[in-house]
Amino acid sequence: MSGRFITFEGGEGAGKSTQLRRLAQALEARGHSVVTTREPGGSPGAEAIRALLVTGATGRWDGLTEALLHYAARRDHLRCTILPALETGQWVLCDRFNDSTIAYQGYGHGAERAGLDALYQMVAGDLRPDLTLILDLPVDVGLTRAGVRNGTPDPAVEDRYERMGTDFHERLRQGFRAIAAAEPDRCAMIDASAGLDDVEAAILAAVRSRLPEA
Ligand code: T5A
Repeated sequence: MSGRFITFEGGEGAGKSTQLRRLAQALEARGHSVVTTREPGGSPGAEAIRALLVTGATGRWDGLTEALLHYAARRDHLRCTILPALETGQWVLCDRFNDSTIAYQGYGHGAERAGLDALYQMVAGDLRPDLTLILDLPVDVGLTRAGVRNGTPDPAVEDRYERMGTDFHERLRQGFRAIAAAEPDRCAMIDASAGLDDVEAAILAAVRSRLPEA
């Protein structure tokens, strides 16, 4: 596979989508062909599963059920979008990937790590991101940026995870930090509490030092 696979991870409102767009522009300006995508979603089948995950009551699934839905969506996303793009030499920038399952369903909801790893192996085999950018910031700052709403869920609003409570979000922040510490060759921690341009500069520096061909 000749393309490069970069994933963006972190808590709610960390700025992943904003910075993913900026990195895509920077890579395209250097002549790379870039595919931007997201999870859950990124292919028609996975987008259909996404609707089940990001709307409705916070307790509608337990951690393992959620994980199974995320892995079903990931399988379709890999087959239909990510692998074809990598095989044709494109750079794939993905807004969330497997580390979100480890953090949210594992650290957040208590799903067993060994089971999550086995499911990942089943859907993705040996594929790993070339680089994972973990955008880290205090939970309250991220939730404020994400514009968290309280009260009765609106079925049209994709805020099911944002409504899960501060303790949940603190657990997954610690989860992302643990993932970065365990895999320093793959993961770069980015201070996402800085301004937009400073975060972009930190991301570009991390990408250029880890993937010099960028
Ligand atoms: N999920 C996902 C799981 O539980 N398990 C999984 O396996 C996977 C793949 C997806 C949900 O699914 C969960 C996690 C998620 O809760 P989503 O809508 O895609 O839902 O949620 P997020 O990815 O969290 O999207 P957000 O929009 O909330 O966060 P982003 O993308 O990190 O933030 P962004 O770029 O949209 O920015 C949010 C706001 O902050 C501002 C932006 O302008 C924007 O208004 N902002 C900044 N403001 C000041 N300074 C900065 N540096 C800023 N950066 C951004």
